[in-house]
Amino acid sequence: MPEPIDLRSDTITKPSPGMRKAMAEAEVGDDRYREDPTVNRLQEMAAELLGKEDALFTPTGAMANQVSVRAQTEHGNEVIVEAGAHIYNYERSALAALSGVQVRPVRGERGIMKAEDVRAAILRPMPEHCSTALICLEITHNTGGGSIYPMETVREIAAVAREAGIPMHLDGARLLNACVAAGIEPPEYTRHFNSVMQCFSKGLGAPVGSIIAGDGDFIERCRFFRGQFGAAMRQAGIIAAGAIYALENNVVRLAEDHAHAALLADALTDIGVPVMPCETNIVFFTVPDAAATIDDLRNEGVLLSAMSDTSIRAVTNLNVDRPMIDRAIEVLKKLLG
Ligand code: TLP
Repeated sequence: MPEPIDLRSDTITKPSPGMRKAMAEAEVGDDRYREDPTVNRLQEMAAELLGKEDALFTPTGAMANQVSVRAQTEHGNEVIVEAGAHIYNYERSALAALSGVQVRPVRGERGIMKAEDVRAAILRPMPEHCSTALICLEITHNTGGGSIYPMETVREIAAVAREAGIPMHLDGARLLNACVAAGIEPPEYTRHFNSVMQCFSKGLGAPVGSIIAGDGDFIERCRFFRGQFGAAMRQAGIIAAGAIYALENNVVRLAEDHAHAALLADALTDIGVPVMPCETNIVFFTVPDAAATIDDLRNEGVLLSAMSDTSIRAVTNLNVDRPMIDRAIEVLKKLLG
């Protein structure tokens, strides 16, 4: 039996030989003393790429989100999130436990909120009442099918936030997918946000790590809370080297993943399966029984994720090449056609 075609997530990617070599050879030091040259280099590279003053390396994307929220809120504040967002669906107990904030979900269309709905959800500061302290967006939007926020909508939401004096956080776990697909430089998005996180361990193919970017004071606060949450690291240059390799080698190639996702989405449409519009590397489609379909696919050597009783997600990634995509399409046609 050949190796399964693993499209469960882009988190499943394994480091390439080149990446492993870069990691093995990384110069390291104690990052608690800010003396790890590889971590320092990654943080400088990421700050520049994302158009921010400073950046901080974290072990995971969830940690990057949680630290960013903690650094910009007080216990008892409210945080506006999109109803299908990762920070809401997978992280809200962490928001309650670590930041003591209340989440206010706003329903978007494929994850894209409207500025008027965000405005309506804002709680104005009132003595003795809770107020909105942060507005969070997700680009690309995972459960929105890898959707890309239109720049105009980001601008409109940012204008609402500015008018209300509320900072904006971007869960940009897959921000670079959006930038590559839309031909947009990251700062065009990030300038609308006070804090931005991007993962290295998804489509970029590194085994570990995410980054938070923002202004210098904010990143210093993040450094404190990263430590308080127990994730101040030591010779983290070993993993930072994987992230540097990813930034240097794996950004432009995200376009291949997007092309593969479009092939999958087109094939599903051809056989009459309802598919969300596909903009990046995520394909969401609907079946009568997701769990049973996942089992059938697994038996044919294709791994996908059930996201609800009736929806399935495929995420193209750098461990899946064109022949594997063609094979996955054959299997989908056989089982669902
Ligand atoms: N997403 C994972 C699962 O947790 C669902 C995946 O397979 O897609 N923000 C977004 C938008 C994400 O999709 C994820 C992970 C995270 C944050 C958290 O990143 P990690 O797993 O590094 O903590």
